[in-house]
Amino acid sequence: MNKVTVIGLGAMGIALARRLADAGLEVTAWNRTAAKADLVNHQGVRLVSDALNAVRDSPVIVVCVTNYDASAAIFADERIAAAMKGKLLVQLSSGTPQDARDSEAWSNARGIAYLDGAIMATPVQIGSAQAAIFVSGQDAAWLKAQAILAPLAATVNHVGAAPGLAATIDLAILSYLFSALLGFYHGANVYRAEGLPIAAFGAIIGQLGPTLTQMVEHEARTIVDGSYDQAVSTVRIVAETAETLTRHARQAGINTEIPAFSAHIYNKAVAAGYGEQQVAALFKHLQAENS
Ligand code: FVH
Repeated sequence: MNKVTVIGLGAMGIALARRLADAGLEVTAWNRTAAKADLVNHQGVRLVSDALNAVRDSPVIVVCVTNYDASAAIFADERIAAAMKGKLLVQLSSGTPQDARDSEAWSNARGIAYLDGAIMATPVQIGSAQAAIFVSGQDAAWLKAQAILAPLAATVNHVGAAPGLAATIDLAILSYLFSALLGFYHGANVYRAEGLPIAAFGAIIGQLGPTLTQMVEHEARTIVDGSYDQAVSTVRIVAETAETLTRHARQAGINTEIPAFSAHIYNKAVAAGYGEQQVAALFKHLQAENS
């Protein structure tokens, strides 16, 4: 089990291949565009020119491409699927829980063991103490993959046998991160507009990390306990503050879309009757498709 094939050499695939080679594994790698594959240029990574030879080379195949459609396009060649029979496919591309379930069913129907994974790290974080990977799939697949995945992240967590679990966790975290990033970029423009250095904004967000995390954890507890009526920050007051952010953006001549969008949602929740409840009531408001 010291041989692994990496399919897909984008920014993430390259980081995976290099790290696995550094950890002493024999790595075979393939990328659709050969010119990009050459960028790997790393001791211990053997580049091959077609996917069939790539999957033939190792008992474990790690795929990390744009999405599951891209992965399916690669494995649509039945010779490749046949060459993977009896091997383990570890899917590290981003997708939905349904993508993961379909992918496991496709693999198992062809005698291929399957593990679905979600990488919580950027390429430069691969192999570091900050990197985390969530995987889901049958215990037997996890046992086979464990040693291969270990060098990639300080935390490699098998979250359960149902294949869609890792993708579920991934999507929920990404929803949080992407919205937080939009807020961060607007906040950086607030700093710029008022003549403050953006580096200082990055630093203060870092310093406030534990405080902000505590706030998010409080919201989670409120949802779990259903204690919306014990409000310390009401939906109404957050809606008011989102309006203040929008008013500031107009005054400063910067884009109003992020605060206006946020005010729009909070105001709708107030109109729906959640105004005096804890801000976590947004969870209830957002449950319905067209709330
Ligand atoms: N980069 C990141 O920060 C994130 C961190 C969390 C996890 N994601 C996910 O990882 C998947 C790959 O992301 P990436 O950053 O490596 O993406 P790119 O650099 O754009 O490389 C994409 C690779 O996919 C190949 N590819 C796309 N379509 C096909 C296809 N039809 N057939 C074969 N290969 C395909 C592409 O090949 P090429 O264009 O170079 O020929 C690249 O190797 C992704 O799911 C992230 O969400 C990364």
